[in-house]
Amino acid sequence: PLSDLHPMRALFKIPRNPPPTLYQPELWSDHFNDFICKCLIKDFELRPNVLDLLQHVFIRQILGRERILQKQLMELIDLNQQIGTTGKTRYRHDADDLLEDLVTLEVLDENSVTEQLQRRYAKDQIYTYVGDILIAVNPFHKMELYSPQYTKMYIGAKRTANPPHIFAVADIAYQSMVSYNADQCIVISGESGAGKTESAHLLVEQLTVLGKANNRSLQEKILLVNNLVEAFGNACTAINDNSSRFGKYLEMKFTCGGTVVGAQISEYLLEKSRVVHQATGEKNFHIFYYIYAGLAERKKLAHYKLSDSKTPKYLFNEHIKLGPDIVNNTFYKEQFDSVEQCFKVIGFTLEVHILVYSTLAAILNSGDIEFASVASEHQTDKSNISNIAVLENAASLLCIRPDELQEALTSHCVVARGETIVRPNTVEKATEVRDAMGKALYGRLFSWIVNRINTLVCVCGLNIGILDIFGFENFKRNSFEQLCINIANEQIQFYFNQHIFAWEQDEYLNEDVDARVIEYEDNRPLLDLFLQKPMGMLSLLDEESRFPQATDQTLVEKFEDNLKSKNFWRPKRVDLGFGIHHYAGKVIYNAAGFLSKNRDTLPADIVLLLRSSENQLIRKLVTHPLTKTGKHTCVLCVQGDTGTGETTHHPRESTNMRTQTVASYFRYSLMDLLSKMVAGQPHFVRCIKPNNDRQASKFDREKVLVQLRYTGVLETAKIRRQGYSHRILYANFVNRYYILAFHAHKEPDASPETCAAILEKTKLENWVLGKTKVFLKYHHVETLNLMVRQTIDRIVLVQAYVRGWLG
Ligand code: AD9
Ligand code: MG
Repeated sequence: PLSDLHPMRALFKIPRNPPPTLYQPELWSDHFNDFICKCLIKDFELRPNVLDLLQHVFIRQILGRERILQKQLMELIDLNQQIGTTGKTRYRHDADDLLEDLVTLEVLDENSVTEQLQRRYAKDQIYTYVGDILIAVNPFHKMELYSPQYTKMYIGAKRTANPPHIFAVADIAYQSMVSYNADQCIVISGESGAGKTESAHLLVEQLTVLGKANNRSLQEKILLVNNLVEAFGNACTAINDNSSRFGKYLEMKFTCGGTVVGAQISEYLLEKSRVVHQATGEKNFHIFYYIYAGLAERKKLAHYKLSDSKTPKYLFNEHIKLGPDIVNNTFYKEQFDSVEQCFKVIGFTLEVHILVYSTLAAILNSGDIEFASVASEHQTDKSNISNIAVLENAASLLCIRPDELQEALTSHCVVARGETIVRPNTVEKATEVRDAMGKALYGRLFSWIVNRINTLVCVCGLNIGILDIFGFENFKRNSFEQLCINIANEQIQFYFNQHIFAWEQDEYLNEDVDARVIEYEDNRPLLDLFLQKPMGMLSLLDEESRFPQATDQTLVEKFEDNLKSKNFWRPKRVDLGFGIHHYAGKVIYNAAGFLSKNRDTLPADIVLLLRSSENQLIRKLVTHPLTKTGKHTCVLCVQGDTGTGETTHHPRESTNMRTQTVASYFRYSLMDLLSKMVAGQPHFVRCIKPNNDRQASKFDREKVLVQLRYTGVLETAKIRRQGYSHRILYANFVNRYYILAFHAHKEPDASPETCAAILEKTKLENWVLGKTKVFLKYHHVETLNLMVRQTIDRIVLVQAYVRGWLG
């Protein structure tokens, strides 16, 4: 064919069948690459008159003999213009002169920052940047901000081209992942009810679009799975109707080309105690209400030994009217349908549905088992079950023998001098055993479901992790759960500080870069107070948990004697109380129940009994240690009792204190979480709660100011203004950006001179060269990346055109 003989093809070594992504300088002749550099790359501002360039450089000199259709050239110009100008970083102001980036405030102080946020909030502009960090103020009402139009607007757009948005964060994370072939991590923080979980959903939605999940079923699957996990792990608290009661790290998995292939979930520290007890005005995990309403509609309540007129004790709360209220609740019914649908999607057979419902119903039924005290000849209080019918119901759902369940609840075995002796349980002890069983079953069921979900997805390739944990909590009464939740938040704040302040300032020193030191509130002393060994709070708690004679009273005394920190104190009038001055404020804790919550033992008698269950799911839950050391299941909720069942012949051995405590597992979980997070490049979203009444359009200045203070927003703005958030090694910098100033097929050396040449070419200002690294402002990198993308787009365009012309 003619094209084979075309002199241009030979001259330019134009590949006959180039791969779909054309930009591959090595495939084209140097001559051609030079041409591209000359006519396109040189001109950054794109003032270009491409026609001129083409005429001068290409057409006249080389293609002079060819007739190029005017139409084709016009098309090329159009396309080139569509790609747009790279331009310099602009900051958008709207008509009222509201700033989209707090860094650009002329006067940077608490007042001006709060003022800006308030004025923006009043105009429903809930998102604001502080440099590369996004602040999201909870609107507490539905916003018209997430429609497909917005989804599209934020794809691949320069950040300053659109108002701040959570979709822009998704885009930056995605583009960074694809550009650098590197994992990313989006850390969402904020106190309870600030909007973390909603933000996480929005990120997942946008990322599935970015990841070209044109396969709708995959997109639906990911969102559905997310909802399923929340049905089991979220609950209504005094602060938030949909409060996360576990930490969730959701990793979206992509191919190297950026196509989404699945999602994987790691769950941390489920608040299991909620299964058996909820504070006033609070509820149990959502799933219980969903199945109640759903099974009622299907007339299956009786099958699961549940009654539509009597509320199970675990769901009963004097301030929330249940019974008919749950059974007739249409929202719950819809949610139940959605859970069922999700079960189907993740491949649960009908039989497994039934097993899961039976397990949940068994937990509810066992919660209704009551004990009565009976006098015994040895003067130790014995207990008896006073409602045998309920015991039988629970046993039948657990598929075990009622008499064996009764025995396991009301007595326990001890081994003394090689002999196994059966000892009776007091009412108190029997109740504890009953509740321990409910908590353990639920915690293990939760982990099992998450595990099942994770086995369904591909784990290869790149990932973007989204961290959505339970936010900082300060209730009227705070217990062990709040302590763990708040320590986790303390750790996340520390991670933020390290990233934004500590590591950045260290590098200035090491690289001899002159930058002003920004003071920030370092919460390291608090982390030490909790986590240090052997004198930190968690270590002391573990130590005390090993003494059978210890009480919660001796525990607080131990704290008082050993914790030497200004952030710890004992309030005078609170029995068993101790106070902690957290980064986010002062919290008074009540140590009642700390020891037993920390030991969290499930008696071996119960484990052995459940292992004999005819219900294979229950058997599985108590047999498998549920990969405590597994990479993806970091589950506090299965600790304590995991080792128990292994020592089948020696019940006492298994219930001794060598099993892992909640505190030590918690420490392990935190480290596991952190190791996942530090593996990716972080992006931060800080959620702010504008008022305590969950009211739309109400901006409580004082409340916001406190959050801005403790999250260090002001300092962040200062360091983003003065500092250099990106420090890139010369070699990496040259490798990524040389194309902006050098021929595509050249490999300039990784010297400071090359870096300077590139940066000068881009006309960016205020960058600095350190000893080994290029120091860039937060907005430089985005501009550079965009320039590279545009340059490559333009090269591809010319490649395509040249191929087109040549037939
Ligand atoms: V907790 O630490 O899990 O207790 P979160 O996760 O921070 O808390 P969540 O995302 O659950 O808070 O938000 C609380 C409520 O605020 C939601 O149920 C919504 O009613 C409301 N909210 C939050 N973000 C948005 C939003 N972008 N648009 C509309 C929102 N409403
Ligand atoms: Mg949440």
